Amino acid sequence: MTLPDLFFDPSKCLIGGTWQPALSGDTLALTNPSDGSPLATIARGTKADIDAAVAAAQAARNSDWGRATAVERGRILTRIGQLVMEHAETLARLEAQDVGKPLTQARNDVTALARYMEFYGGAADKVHGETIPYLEGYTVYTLREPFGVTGHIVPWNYPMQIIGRSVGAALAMGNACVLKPAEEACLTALAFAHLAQQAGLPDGALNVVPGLGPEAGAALAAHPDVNHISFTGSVNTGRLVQTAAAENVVPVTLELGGKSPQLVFADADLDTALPFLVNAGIQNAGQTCSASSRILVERSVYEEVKSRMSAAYKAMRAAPAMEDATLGPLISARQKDIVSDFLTKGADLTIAAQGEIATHAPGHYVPPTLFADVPPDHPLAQEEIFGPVQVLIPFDSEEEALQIANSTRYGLVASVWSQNGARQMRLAKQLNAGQVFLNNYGAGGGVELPFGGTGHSGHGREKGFEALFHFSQLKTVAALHG
Ligand code: TXE
Repeated sequence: MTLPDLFFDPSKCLIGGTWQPALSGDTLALTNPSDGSPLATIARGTKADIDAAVAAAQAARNSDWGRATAVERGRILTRIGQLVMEHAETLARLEAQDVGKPLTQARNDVTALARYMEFYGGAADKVHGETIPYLEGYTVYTLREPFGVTGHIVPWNYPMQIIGRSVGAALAMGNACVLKPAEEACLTALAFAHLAQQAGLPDGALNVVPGLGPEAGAALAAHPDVNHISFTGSVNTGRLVQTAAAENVVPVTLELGGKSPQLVFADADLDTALPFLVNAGIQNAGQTCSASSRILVERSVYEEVKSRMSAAYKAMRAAPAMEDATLGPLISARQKDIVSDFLTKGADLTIAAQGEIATHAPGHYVPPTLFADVPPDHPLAQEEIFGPVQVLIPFDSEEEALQIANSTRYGLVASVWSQNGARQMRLAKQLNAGQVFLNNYGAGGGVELPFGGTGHSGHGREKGFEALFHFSQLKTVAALHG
């Protein structure tokens, strides 16, 4: 499988507006998860490159980018969004082949990236402080200011979407960014940075250093001149990042995984619910932080939901990304091992249905698998699998459904399928989750919707207008003028 013609050299880092190899000269190989073929050579950035990138970001804050008005920042972001759409098909093909996601899903990610640029471009000049009534003789007001240099450690599952939501909001507020994309998939991060340059983003406002997590990622998290870190990834790595940042008393936004439930009550509109129940678990081969891996069903409709979901599973095909089937491969041999271990742990459970691996390509495929009658405390019902695996759990009452839903250490997303308005409102309050969806799941992933977790799903919020407050800090000014 060949890449589309690249309009950039993937083996370079972007530091202070200059594309350069890693200072060590070392590189890493990217492979295509759909068939294991070599895809590209990328730079293996290390601490030295991160140091240079942070210095370049600081310099940008003290020059053109630091002086740019909110209106100017907004215009540049809007132009980046336009360029993203002009290169939409190339970006989608890059993402599909780098991540292994079906082309249609990659195209949706491109649209989301452009929307983030449009949204944060439009919002840049709409964030402001306020005046506060105070003692006689005082005028008190607040200013919203950038942190300075923001670090962005991004995973491989949705590179474009995660860059859009975190880098977009950080730039809108005037921060200068250092981006460390994932070593498994970083082509669209590099492509995005090229487009940002073309759109007129000043040198150093966005720096990109590909490399390994424990090398480049750890150096960024521990850097004393980084003023804010945004991390999306695993709980264990999130803990390391937060610990490293704590040494420098640097605030961290953590967007970690989940075990997100959908609660299906007997009065649900099952025709509407069915595609959401399944797609929310299978999209991107289940490698989605907000994947819905637990389906809780009221016992009187349990058999019907099980049989309809099983039919959907039996029709699923896992195939190379460019064949645009229901799902592609997993990102890596390591991720396939993680998911295969969970399937082994489920050997004592009932498999309701499995889909087909419809290729002989040597990629990292696992069959999409639906387990039935899973005890709520089973590892498959408690731990993030990050693969195309869902578990069905029956319940007998609203109280029991709530108790099961809230029984994991995570709290990212939950959804309620019911026509009962009072129940919807009760559960929306009681469910442990950063977002609750009523009679839908994900609300189309809109860029306008604040997003983040509770518990081990992390803290802080990205997306929507709310993210602009998380990528800026408030200064209070109090003047005594008699
Ligand atoms: O994640 P890591 P991995 C979960 C999912 C998956 C598991 C492992 O359950 O099975 O994590 O995936 C960088 N200091 N999610 O190993 O390690 C790394 O280079 C600083 C959920 O890929 O968290 C990459 O850029 N950075 C998830 C990013 O962290 C480090 C998305 C994510 O890698 C680092 C991905 C270190 N010591 C995985 N070590 C979600 N919430 O969407 C690694 N990194």
